[in-house]
Amino acid sequence: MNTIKPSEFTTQFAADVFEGLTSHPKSLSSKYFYDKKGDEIFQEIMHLPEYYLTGKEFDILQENKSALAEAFASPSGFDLIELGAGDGKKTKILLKHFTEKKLDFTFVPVDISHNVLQQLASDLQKEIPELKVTPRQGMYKKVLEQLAEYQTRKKVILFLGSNIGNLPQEEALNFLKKISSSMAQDDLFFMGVDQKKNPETILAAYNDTQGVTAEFNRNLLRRINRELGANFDPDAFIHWPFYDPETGMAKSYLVSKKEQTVQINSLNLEVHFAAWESIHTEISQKYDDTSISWLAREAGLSVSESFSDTENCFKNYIFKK
Ligand code: AVI
Repeated sequence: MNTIKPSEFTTQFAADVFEGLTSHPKSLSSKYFYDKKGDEIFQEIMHLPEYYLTGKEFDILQENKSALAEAFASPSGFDLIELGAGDGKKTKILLKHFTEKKLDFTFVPVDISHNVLQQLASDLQKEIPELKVTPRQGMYKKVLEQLAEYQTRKKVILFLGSNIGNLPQEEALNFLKKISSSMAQDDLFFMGVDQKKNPETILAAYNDTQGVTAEFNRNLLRRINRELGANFDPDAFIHWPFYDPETGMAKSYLVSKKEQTVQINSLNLEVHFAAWESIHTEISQKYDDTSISWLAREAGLSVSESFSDTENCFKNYIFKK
């Protein structure tokens, strides 16, 4: 019998793991994939031959950097705010180009991790010494609210990598509404979105032959072992991604290979798995122009321009109010 009340958990992670593993069907949020080990595995994923998203977006930015400079530039300058800046690899294409073209702008990377921001700021200082960088540490929502209050010149908000796809539709819409309410009339929002395409291509991206994505999912069980004193055997779970071309949703599961019971000491919890019972871990929603225009409209935005690769595999949209 569990004796800890959910309200007594000391971290959100603990509370969410408790909630997810005592629900039917079981689930864990993919937002917890990204501990130190998970960040490393995701870097590896971005270099996998099957994981086309990163390379396609990189090419789109490279190909369209001049058009983007034109769309973003403003006579009184602008702030380029990137949500979830990470290592800035793709953004550097724009930062270098805008700096070479002598655009008047400040780069404002926003990330939850202080370390990520420090690392990025010091890399940029070395690579593009003329660039003005003002990092902001915190949750997107809070930082967007602050920026909306204090900003005096044009804002261009970047959200790359199809991160929107990891949010269920209602959360995606709420997220876009937040963005929209933080935007003034001339501000822009620039977002990268993976597109519906051949189901085999999508499935392969989440089911790579080297098993890196499987380890990315299993790392969440390892994280629970490390941080919450659990005894998951990650190898007793198979990684099971599938893609539904009707809804555009790629979904991933960890499926228990046998009947088993797992102890999670910090939660004072025993979790029972029937053989072949699943834990839902991630959604990676794929969109098309129609669903993106609908989302934008619902959030009070409209698409002003879009850029894609030759096969329409991935798209980057500019939204305005
Ligand atoms: C970060 N995000 C957009 C990735 C995706 O494609 O959904 C995370 C990922 N999951 C498995 N592979 C990559």
